[in-house]
Amino acid sequence: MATEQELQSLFKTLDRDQDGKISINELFLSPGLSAIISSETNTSSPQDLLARYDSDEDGSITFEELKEAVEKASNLT
Ligand SMILES: [Ca+2]
Ligand SMILES: [Ca+2]
Repeated sequence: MATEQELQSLFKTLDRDQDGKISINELFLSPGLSAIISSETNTSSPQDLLARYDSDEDGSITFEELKEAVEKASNLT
């Protein structure tokens, strides 16, 4: 379970180039944080997360997409 604030700080840490979205490479660069994201979104891997929640199919996850994924997994507190 995570609060929106915790998600936001996780998102910022993962977004290394600070372009406002998390690419699959950024997920692979931080395996520890990526594991937290997987558990909060009930996905098995970064590929799974992208396949299920990259709504606009641009190959990366925005904060909105991440938030929606966590909400759908009922893990947003
Ligand atoms: Ca980025
Ligand atoms: Ca996207």
